[in-house]
Amino acid sequence: MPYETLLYHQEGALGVLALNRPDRLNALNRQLVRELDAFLGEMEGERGVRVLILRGEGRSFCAGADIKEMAEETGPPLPRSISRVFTRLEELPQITIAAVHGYAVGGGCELAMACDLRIASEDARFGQPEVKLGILPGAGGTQRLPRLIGIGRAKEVLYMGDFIDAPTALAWGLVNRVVPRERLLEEAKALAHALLQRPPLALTLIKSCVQVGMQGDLRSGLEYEARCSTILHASEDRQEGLRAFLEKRTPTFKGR
Ligand code: CO8
Repeated sequence: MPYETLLYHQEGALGVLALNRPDRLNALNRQLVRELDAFLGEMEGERGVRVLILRGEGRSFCAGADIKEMAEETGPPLPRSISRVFTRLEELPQITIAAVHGYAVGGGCELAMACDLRIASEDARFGQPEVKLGILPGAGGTQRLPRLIGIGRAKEVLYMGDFIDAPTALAWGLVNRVVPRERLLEEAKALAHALLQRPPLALTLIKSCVQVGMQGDLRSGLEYEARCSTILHASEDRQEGLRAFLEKRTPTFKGR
């Protein structure tokens, strides 16, 4: 499907999606959110893509919800649909990597947090400035940020609305790695390619175990983990992984 606010290309089993409203720092307007939703619908059934990188065109990843559109809003609030779409992103079967440069603030930070992993360039800035607009981070910010960086730090970011720089984001666990700006996409792709070497079924189930576990109590999480473990026990990839280790060779996984 052709999109106006998104650019997508595929390199084998790796998909690369760019937000494409560079003159608005990729602010999330209704059209972009609608197109992202449609794109995710396509991705959910796309078995040929196993890792997806999200990035921003122009000088920033994403400056959040489109404030101009929010100010003129007459229908249902935009953030409600943004929140639903970000949860859809979080639940994709693919492993997702946000490659963040410039600003990832407001809905942009929430978008990055809905991805599995985050790589930032040295110039990246993160934050939830909504409080300064008299609103709240309604696309997952109040929920995903404390889970990622802890309650105390998250409350400061959420209450103050100030931005944090890339080294702070790294120290606080908001991002997995910080790399020079010119190497951002290259490093994100290197990580993606390393993930593509891992057994697909195991990766998908690990993602689902973390997802389920973070939403419930420990006992239910452990029970879910045991069920997933049983599924993998019967997989060809498990046999191949064990055999390859004993034969001192690189395994060839088939996702079965
Ligand atoms: N919406 C619309 N336009 C934007 C946005 C945005 N979020 N951010 C930047 N732009 C536009 C600017 O207006 C500017 O347009 P123009 O060239 O026509 O003046 C252009 O993009 C470039 O931006 P700047 O000139 O401001 O670039 P700077 O590098 O000087 O500053 C900043 C970058 C610091 C990121 C600055 O643009 C900024 O503060 N942007 C707004 C950030 C923000 O507050 N985001 C939060 C939005 S609200 C949100 O995401 C809420 C989600 C959940 C809400 C729940 C409610 C119930």
